[in-house]
Amino acid sequence: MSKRHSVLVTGAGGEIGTGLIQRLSNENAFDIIGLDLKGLDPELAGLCTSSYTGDVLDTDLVPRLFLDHQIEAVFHLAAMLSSSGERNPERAFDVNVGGTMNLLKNAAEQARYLEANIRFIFPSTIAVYGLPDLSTKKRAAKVRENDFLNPITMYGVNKLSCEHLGYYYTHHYSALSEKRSQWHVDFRALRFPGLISAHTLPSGGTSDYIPEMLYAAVAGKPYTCFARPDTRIPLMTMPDAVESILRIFSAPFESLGRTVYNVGAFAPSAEEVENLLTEVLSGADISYEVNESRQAFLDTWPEDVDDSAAQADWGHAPQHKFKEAFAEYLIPALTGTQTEPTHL
Ligand code: AKB
Repeated sequence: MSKRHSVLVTGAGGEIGTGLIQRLSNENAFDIIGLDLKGLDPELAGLCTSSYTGDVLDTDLVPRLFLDHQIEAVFHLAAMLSSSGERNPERAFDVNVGGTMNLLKNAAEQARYLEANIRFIFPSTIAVYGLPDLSTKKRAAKVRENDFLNPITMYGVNKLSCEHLGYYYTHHYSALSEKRSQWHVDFRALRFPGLISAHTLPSGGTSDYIPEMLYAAVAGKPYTCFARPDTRIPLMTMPDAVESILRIFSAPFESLGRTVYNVGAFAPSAEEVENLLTEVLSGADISYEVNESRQAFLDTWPEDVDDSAAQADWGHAPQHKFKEAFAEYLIPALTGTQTEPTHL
């Protein structure tokens, strides 16, 4: 029997964490160590080998987890999203950058200790982009990884910094110190679009208007959208996001031409989502009242992303396009279960 791999998942109880842990536990090849600021719900904790309530900034707990569980790979998902980050930018910096530094530092030490490279998967975001105005956004259409990297949110600034830190730990860490080793962190980042899950309703993000619209329509409740009807950003379903994490995680290092990849799936406007929901769900009742600050963030995010590098290097291939996402995954799952969503 092949050896089980010990993996650390931070932000384990969050939207992506929940989906990822379910998938990892199905594969039955991993000892999953879950870390979250809030205790995990018992069902999710049951899928982990061990779970911990704690902070990614904790400089006692994090090294102890690496040591006690012989951690071989990290999925560092814990973060404050764009809208909550803007309400408390200093705290967002601490969590998003300080937390990532703490994890990277410990992963680098673990690589030396285990004499193996430590894969470090990091969800970045379309918030790293900063399109200067709407006509450029329209003209740019599918943005490539190296273009328009001028974020206007603390969250975007933090994630872009972490991408650079990950690159540094992978390629240059400690070049002039005795800590230099052939074993290193193997950092891989995905720039996620807005994610939509049939099981969890996010909070604190700026792409939340799409899942909020969907969940309200399914529940037959009116929804006032905080974005303009013509707002267009890329989106992806949660199963496709989790699949892309697993694909980049499994890819051989030699096949990766970059450390940071765009990943996209479909990119409807708010109004196109409204129209689809109104067509399919009799309870859909959507109106608009624009929140200028949140709209300003959305207007700097790309209409769509060029993810051809992810397709070529490690086979990114989302299953759900726009109509399929809603008609085959989201709406059937939500109307079938009739359960109240978990608020994160
Ligand atoms: C947010 O809205 O902050 C996130 C994101 C696009 O990264 N969902």
